[in-house]
Amino acid sequence: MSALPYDAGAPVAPEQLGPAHVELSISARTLARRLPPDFVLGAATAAYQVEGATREDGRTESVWDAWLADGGRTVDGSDARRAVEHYRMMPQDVGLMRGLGLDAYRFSVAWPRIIPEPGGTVNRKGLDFYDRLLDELGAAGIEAMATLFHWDTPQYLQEAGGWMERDTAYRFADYAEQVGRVLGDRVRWWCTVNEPATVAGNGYAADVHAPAGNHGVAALRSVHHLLLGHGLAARALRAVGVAGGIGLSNVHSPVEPRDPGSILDRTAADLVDTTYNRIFADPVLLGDYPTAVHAVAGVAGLKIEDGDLAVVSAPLDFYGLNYYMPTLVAAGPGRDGPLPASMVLPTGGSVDGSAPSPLHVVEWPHAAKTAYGWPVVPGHLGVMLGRMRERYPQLPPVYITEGGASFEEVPLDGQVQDANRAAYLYEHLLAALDAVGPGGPAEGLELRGYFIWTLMDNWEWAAGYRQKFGLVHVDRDTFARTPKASYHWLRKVLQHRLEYAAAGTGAAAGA
Ligand code: IFM
Repeated sequence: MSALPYDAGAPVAPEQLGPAHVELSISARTLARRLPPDFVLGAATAAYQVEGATREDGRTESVWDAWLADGGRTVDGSDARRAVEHYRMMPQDVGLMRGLGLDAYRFSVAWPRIIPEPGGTVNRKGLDFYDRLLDELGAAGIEAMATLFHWDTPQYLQEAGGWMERDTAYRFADYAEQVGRVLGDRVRWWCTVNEPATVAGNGYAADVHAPAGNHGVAALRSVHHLLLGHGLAARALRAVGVAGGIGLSNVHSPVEPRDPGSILDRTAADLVDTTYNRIFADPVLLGDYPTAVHAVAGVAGLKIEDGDLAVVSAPLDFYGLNYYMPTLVAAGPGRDGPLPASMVLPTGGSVDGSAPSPLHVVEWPHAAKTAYGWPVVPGHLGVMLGRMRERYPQLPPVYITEGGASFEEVPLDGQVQDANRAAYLYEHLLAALDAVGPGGPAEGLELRGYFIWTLMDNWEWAAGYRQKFGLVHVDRDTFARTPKASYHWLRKVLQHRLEYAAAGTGAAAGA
């Protein structure tokens, strides 16, 4: 393993970071002036994407290990047995965060490390890793956001049906309780589940992700059990008296009709909005599913028991919103098929636009694209926030718990010049701040922070290691970490924010 380019425990001096930040310094000042001093700027990761060490210290298989062992399809044939070795290199990674000056770090806890076997016995060694992580973060002055479920369901639960079964929600709450008891004094925010939409859609309906479910409409059962799991876990965390606030992270994409004048396109867009956004947000924030869900509940075998929705919609301390891109939709079959080609092709799937389908996704016009092919449309983050504000009167304070972009990048002379990532972050942060500011579409929404996806290049599920989202480059052979230009730029932003706050020339407190 090669050494990091600097001493991970110490603050990083500019000369150790290289020259990449110079040309981006102007936009760094502009953004720094706009960031309220109490606005949380963080970075996010997920256990299975970074940790590796899948067999160490008593961890057992998750659905992803089983999926890969079973010939699961990643585009580059990779697996995550070592991922980016974060389990071993965690202190250095916290050193990178400290060097950057991050306010907060969002990580996830690996369920199969904590409760490795059926029966609920806690594996103390598994918890010890997160204990040490929290201590490192505390020593570095970085606040912690812990996600309890970022897709790594224990395989023994999957063998009993996984999230298609109601019992998994209760097992999840048991696990949450155990984690809360040990880590509850040092975690500032708890995210129960991350992106139930992706788990239910890719994992249980469309067979793109582990556990390779192909249940079609019956996958609605997994939706309900994931949300019930959220509610039960939130209740368990409160019962053990955790100090931090509790929320969940839903991924949102604002959906637009290709032709706003066409009732068919508007209906198609409404359907996608319902299945992608509202099914996951309405029960949590309004206490009920959209009517369409009740209409198909019988066919789907979905049973919503008395009291479930009260558990799911218990008030939250914050709402986590992941935003990457908007979606444009038209009625009828079409070239891209009912799912965005940009989500299917890079994960090794195929798109059959000729198959009968009531709607299809249309390429977003005139937008730059990420390596995934996702359109870069910062203004629609503002649109999304505006729609949340309008639809959900009880919306608690919001954190954008993920946002970022993958780009094709090759290090040149030891540097990754990802000015495009810095520009992406700059534009999205400004769009969000504008949206919640005076006269913005989400004026009055309490936006408290933004977590960049992601700290370092990692294992992007079925897309393997090809989609690089990190502020930090990771060498695939040596695991050496090298901060990219976007890291240097963000470091400047955070430094300038401190200077402006000290001089009294920064943005007013309170987003
Ligand atoms: O890498 C994923 C993450 O695990 C969940 N949200 C989207 C990211 C980028 O695809």
